[in-house]
Amino acid sequence: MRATVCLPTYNELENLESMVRALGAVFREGDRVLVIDDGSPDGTGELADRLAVELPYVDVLHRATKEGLGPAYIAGFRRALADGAELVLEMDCDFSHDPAAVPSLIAAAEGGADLVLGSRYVEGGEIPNWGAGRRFISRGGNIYAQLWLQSRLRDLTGGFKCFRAKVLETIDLDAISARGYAFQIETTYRVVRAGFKVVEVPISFSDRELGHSKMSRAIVLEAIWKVPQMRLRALRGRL
Ligand SMILES: Nc1nc2c(ncn2[C@@H]2O[C@H](COP(=O)(O)OP(=O)(O)O)[C@@H](O)[C@H]2O)c(=O)[nH]1
Ligand SMILES: [Mg+2]
Repeated sequence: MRATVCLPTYNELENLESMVRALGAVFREGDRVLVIDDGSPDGTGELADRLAVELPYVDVLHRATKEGLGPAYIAGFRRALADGAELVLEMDCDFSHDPAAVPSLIAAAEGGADLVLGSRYVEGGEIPNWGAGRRFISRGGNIYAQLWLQSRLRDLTGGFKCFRAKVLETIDLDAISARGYAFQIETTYRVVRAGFKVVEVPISFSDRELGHSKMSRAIVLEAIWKVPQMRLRALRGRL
């Protein structure tokens, strides 16, 4: 199946080229990477254009304003679907998600899963550099979402995923309003609600070494209030 990796970037100048080349090293015939750059002031978008000229498997989607991860991914999903991708992946451009693990997500989708989650919290998953404090916060966030959404999925906040095209064509992308971690929770919850098969595969999650995180307090707060809102909407049959 032809896969397109959607790679959102905002100021990832130090990471983009090595990430794109690392993806090229694991790609099969027909696989592509779509860089979605929101006008990064550091020149990431221009670098992406140069890479697209040099490497036949690279496309670039430029967006004028930074609106957060959610809107960037939705624009990327639409482009990937229009270009005929059969599988659409999400991953960060900071090497937190290992490009060498992309084939394991693709294999699980080709093995029958409709949505594959790269998961830190299933047997074999790990976060080698995190201390007890960060683990506690991340696990707590996942348990909060699990309880509200009545889900057994263990990594609802992660951003390393692989969707079958038909899944993204079925769920209402226009209805998704979340921008940060909540975007990851909301996409997965909508896929579950639509009756699709979701499978978690273990990943090893690393901290970024170059560039800076765009995580903010607003992103965390959004997730805290959006999760109960999702559940209430689902109970009213509106999600
Ligand atoms: N296009 C786009 N990419 C973004 C935006 N915010 C974050 N990213 C990218 O999304 C990925 C994950 O963001 P990151 O800052 O590492 O978040 P963290 O992993 O939660 O700390 C990286 O590739 C970022 O460059 C945004 O508003 N627009
Ligand atoms: Mg990151």
